[in-house]
Amino acid sequence: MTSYQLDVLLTESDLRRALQEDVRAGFGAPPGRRTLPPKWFYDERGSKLFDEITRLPEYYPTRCERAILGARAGRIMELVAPSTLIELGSGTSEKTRLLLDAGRETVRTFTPFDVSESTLRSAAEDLSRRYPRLAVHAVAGDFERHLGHLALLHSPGGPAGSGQSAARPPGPWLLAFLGSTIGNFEPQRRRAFLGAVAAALSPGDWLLLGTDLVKDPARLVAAYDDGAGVTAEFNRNVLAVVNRELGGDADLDRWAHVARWDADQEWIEMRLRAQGRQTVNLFDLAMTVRFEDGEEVRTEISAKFRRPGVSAELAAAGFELREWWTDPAGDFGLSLSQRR
Ligand code: AVJ
Repeated sequence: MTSYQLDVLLTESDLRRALQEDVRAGFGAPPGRRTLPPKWFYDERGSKLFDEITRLPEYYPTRCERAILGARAGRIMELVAPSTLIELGSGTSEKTRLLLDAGRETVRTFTPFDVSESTLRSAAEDLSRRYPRLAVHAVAGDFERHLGHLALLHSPGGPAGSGQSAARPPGPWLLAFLGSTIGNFEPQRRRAFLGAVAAALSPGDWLLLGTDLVKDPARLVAAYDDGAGVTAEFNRNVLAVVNRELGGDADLDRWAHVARWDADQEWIEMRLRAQGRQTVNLFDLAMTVRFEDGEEVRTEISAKFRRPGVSAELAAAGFELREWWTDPAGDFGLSLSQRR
């Protein structure tokens, strides 16, 4: 028998409404400035494709971060000795098991936080079987909107806002945000997000942040435009999501995958480029969008970082950088910082 607690702050219909708003705004923009946010890549097929991406020879970030965690998890858990581990954008929590294994002595509660309720259910099921003494308290929510909910973590079973929150167990919290998912935010949203993370934590709590690092542009572009074409499929899949969820008729075969390094912003941009002049109808939005041949829609930014920038952004949000690790080649950075 396995059990876990799951708080649902975001239902399927909330997600549908959010997608509608994003597509209305993103496709409603003037030609050349159209966008679709990257969070809509991850339906069942998109999550599978991303999983495949993480195993591609060109896509180094996942392997590098796993290597760093493998080497440093013991040191991290010894230094922090957290009572509670929280993971934002947790997905399957596969890499996080390295932290849970190293933290068996101190960690009592694990809180995976993700938008996908179904992903959380299978992850929570699996984790509570693997770690029978761990309290798994999952949260289905949007980590840009719902971090305030973390304040209610220690009100077991108590209705939200009942004021019956049990005392927080001794020991700090460790909040992990891995995979360089923070790279999906532009600088201003990064600042807001890190500020909200700081606000959700207490002085003395810790943040473990994964950041992909600036490197040779040819390697960066290859990581987002692999030879097997998996990333191209992943990119086009966002149109399949739009078609299915909003009654759309986008022809996926008429959109080309583009990955480009922006040297000024130091980020990778993924775009979809219209192959031929075309129209996309979105029945559920009563919307028709015309695209010129060659017109591009931006689907993702993936910012790349340098240590001084990471340290400065953390400091501005109220964190002090305590440890900084990279893989031997210096491709990926993992920082451990403490809330002042
Ligand atoms: C999951 C956002 C970290 O930006 O590298 C992989 C997503 N996009 N290949 C990244 C992604 C194309 C990934 N993140």
